[in-house]
Amino acid sequence: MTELVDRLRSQAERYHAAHPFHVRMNDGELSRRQIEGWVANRFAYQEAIPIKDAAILSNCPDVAVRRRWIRRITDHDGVDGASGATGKGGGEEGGIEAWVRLGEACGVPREEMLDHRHVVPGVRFAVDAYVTFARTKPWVVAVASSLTELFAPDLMANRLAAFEKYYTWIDPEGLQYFRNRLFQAPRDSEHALEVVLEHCRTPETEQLAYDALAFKNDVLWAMMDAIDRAYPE
Ligand code: AHQ
Repeated sequence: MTELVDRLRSQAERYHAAHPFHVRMNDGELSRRQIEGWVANRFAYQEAIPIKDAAILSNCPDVAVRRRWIRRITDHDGVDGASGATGKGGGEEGGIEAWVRLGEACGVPREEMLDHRHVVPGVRFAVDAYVTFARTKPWVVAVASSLTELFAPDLMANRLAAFEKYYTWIDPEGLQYFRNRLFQAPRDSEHALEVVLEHCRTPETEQLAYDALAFKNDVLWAMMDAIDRAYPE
């Protein structure tokens, strides 16, 4: 059991926190245009997360797992009646709206976030590959691909500190998305790891879980390569 956890955690070294673009971001070296390009491109990923999670739900026969997994969808979509990108009135607006607010705080108008005009092909294809993976692989394998979030809390904390320290032209209100992930990511990855350890008990299924995490690290890294190339120093 712990051997699988150790193997999965060894994937941390391939996590996109180590991508040169993220390293420069957290060292305060990015230009305003690079930050704007990153936030506009990452929006395509954020919008796809609830679609990906709904695909996993649609393939998952386990009610107890669905009861917890469905929270990921409202975390991003918000709840009916919410304000912002997809709602109108009051209520919890969700991570997609919070990411639009991050874009506006960075200087990208709402319309330019929503219409994906800045999204480059490499980001679009990586995001599509992730959604297709979740739709077509066994649901536990798709759950395993979300385990990059085991490595997210450190990145989120370092990123939040970097934005507050170096990118002071961004209204701190716009950083709420990152603050929300500080508690949502550990909660989500704890559940995903529980599911994977419960269902991946043979060498074959352990390898499928490991390969799913490696695939997702490639998805995230490919997105950063495309953004880095589109917004060179
Ligand atoms: O904001 C992120 C998010 O909502 C998710 C969901 C999760 C998944 O289901 O694959 N992964 C993920 C990630 C988010 N933010 C990324 C970042 O660097 O801001 C990290 C990413 C992940 O670690 O997979």
